[in-house]
Amino acid sequence: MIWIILFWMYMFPNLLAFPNRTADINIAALDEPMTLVEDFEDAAPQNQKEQKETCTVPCEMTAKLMQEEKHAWCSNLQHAMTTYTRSTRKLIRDLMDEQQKTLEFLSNQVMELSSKFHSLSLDVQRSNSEMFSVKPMHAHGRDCSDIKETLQEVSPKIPSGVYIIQPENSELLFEVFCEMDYMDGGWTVIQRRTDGLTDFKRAWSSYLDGFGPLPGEHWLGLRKVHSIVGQKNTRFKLHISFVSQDDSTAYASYDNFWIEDENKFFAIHLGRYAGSAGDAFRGFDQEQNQDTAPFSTSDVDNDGCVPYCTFNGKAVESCSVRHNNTGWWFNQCGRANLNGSPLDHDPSTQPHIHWDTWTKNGEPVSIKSVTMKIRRVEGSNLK
Ligand SMILES: [Ca+2]
Repeated sequence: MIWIILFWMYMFPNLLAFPNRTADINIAALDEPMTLVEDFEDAAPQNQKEQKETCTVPCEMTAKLMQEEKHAWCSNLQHAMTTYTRSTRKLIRDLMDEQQKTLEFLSNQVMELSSKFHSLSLDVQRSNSEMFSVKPMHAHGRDCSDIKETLQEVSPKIPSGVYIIQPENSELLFEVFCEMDYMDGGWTVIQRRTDGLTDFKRAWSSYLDGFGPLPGEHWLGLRKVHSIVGQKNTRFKLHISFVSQDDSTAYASYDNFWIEDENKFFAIHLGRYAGSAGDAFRGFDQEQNQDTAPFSTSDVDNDGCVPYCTFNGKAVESCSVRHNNTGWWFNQCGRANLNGSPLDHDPSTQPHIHWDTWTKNGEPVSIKSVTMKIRRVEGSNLK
């Protein structure tokens, strides 16, 4: 037995020394914490360094990536903005095109309606003319006042319409429109402006002999008017009735009205004024007073602008030209011209009907229609 033990001891001496070695190991293990701490203290900056080293490279890359991403974003944004701008421009252009088309369409519609209105107005005027003038009354007289006096003896109701007259001591025999209903009747119409269908842009010869259909818009003619008011032992009253664009009415009357002969260019003479529209013939100052002014047209200039008048800094040689080539008793143009166009409503331009003393809110009223008529106040029973 002993031999066996000795043999084992000889063969495996390490087995017998194992506990000591374990102790050695344990002792070494006891020493290890010190070493680990030291290692740890040394290792910390090492880790940081490693961390720095591992951060530096990704940061640059991240920055680069971010830069690229930023560029991509900018590029995308720029592209989006360009696309948006283009599409907006196109949208605006399309809208403008659309509006232009709509405007053209509406403009055509207005033109068409205007043309239809004109055509209908002509029909109305024609039917009025047919109603009144195809069969002019065959009652003769010196003027409408005279006809009324004659006819009222046989008929209580005398119709308005076209009558034939021959003023006393005149060789002229002509038709006139007599208003037999308005203010006791007996009125001879010498001018009517209602719808702008008759062209009043005329030369001296037209204003001399007259123009336009008598039941509609017309100018009786200076020679005819002179022959009526020039009758002996007579005195005529002038009555002007107005209707504004908003359908209000006004009038101006003069208790005496006559015009001189052709040699004096039919200079107008007016008596006392009465009415609601103001005395525009005399206007606001003596320089533009049209009472006693001779008649002017675009080709016969008696307008008192010699060589020219100045309005708003603009030189005006011809009042007739300034007033759309119409004829009138201009005096340095003045404040009245009833031969303008009722279709022109713009008060800043001159072609419209002028009666500047008829005002509303300090501005001349826009006039739609006007009629000038005369009636005897002496030389008959009418007072
Ligand atoms: Ca002149």
